[in-house]
Amino acid sequence: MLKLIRLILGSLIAFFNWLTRGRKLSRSAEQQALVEQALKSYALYQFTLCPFCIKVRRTLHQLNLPMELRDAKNNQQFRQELKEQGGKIKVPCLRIDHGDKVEWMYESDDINHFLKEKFSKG
Ligand SMILES: N[C@@H](CCC(=O)N[C@@H](CS)C(=O)NCC(=O)O)C(=O)O
Repeated sequence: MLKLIRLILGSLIAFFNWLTRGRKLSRSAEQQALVEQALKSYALYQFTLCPFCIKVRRTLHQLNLPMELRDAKNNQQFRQELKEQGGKIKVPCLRIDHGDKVEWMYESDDINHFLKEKFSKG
């Protein structure tokens, strides 16, 4: 029963988000290519219908950030990585590969703040 309520609520939130998320940020082709190159160091661990994940995916859409999304509900490899390397199964979680170390950022507000600071300028 709880699963069904979550499914209905999650689907409604996803639908209203889709209706209201607005337009993507526009960049020059060169700038967009640079952003997409930088995004290779990032991945978002998430569930499709989690409201906090929808909130972060809305920001990804608005900032025009085609980041890799990793389904930590259905993909056992991603779920295991999140648990063992991130420390817990909680989504959304942004994985940032800094080269010499990997950072696991939890909390949708922190992730959105980070993405806006880093990518909102042209
Ligand atoms: N305060 C957190 C809440 C995140 C949260 O509660 N996520 C839920 C899914 S909606 C979760 O990961 N639950 C663990 C699980 O379902 O195993 C945020 O804003 O990111």
